[in-house]
Amino acid sequence: MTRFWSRAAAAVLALGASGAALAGTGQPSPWQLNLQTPVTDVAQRSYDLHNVLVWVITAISVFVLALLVYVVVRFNEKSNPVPSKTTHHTGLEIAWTVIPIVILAAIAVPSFSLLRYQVEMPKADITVKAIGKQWYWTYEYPADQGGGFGFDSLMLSKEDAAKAGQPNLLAVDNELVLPAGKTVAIQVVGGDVIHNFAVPSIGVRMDAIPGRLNQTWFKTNVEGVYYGQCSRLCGQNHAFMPIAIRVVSAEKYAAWLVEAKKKFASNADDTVKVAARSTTVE
Ligand SMILES: [Cu+2]
Repeated sequence: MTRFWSRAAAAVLALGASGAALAGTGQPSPWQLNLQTPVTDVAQRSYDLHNVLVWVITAISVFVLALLVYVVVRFNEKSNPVPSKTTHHTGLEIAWTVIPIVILAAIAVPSFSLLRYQVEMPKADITVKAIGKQWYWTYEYPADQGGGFGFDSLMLSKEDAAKAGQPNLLAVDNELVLPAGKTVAIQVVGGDVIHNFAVPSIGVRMDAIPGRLNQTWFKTNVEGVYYGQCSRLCGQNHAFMPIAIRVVSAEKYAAWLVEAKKKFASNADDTVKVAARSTTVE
């Protein structure tokens, strides 16, 4: 327990020193407070709105707590032996209806504008498809963009992740490699049940529903590896189908495409076969 409190104190001190110190980029960090470091506009705007809302919530909670304390102290049986018989107060009732409405309306304005920014797809430079399956992801790169291949992305075992120097439960064998500085459209669909494609640092969270093609997008100039997880309870191994997006320079991406095309060339047939098989089952 002492260890807990000393760690907590260290966390608070570190937070005081630098607000972002405890937030991991692309992955959570021990004793993290707040969200993961945002690397896209959408994630940054979500982060900022979240921070504003925390202050709004705190102010409301403190105000309500102060009212409660005041009532307990001022109107308990001892200090107020003869209670007032007042049952209605028009002015007060209007105030406690109108003030919350104003607060909610004020929150709705930035909230809806962010939602619109997230939902409205800009023209995409690159499109990839992410298919959620029990319990891994399949990624497909369209042929007209130098791709024409697909591959499965499975979680690494604890030993393999340690060997690769990557985080346990987040590292995968085949990462979703994408270029920095380009608008990437991600088509998201479920291969069997409902999954969810969610990566905190890039601000993406989209349901993968069988038979329905959802779309989301991101653009970042920051190269790095951004981890995410399936975020819709999808069955026994729901917790073990992580997402890893590696954002690299345009040159590295072009080189990777050439290599991946060779490496995953034989997969093209497999993908078709698997799809055909699942159609027959249905
Ligand atoms: Cu899932």
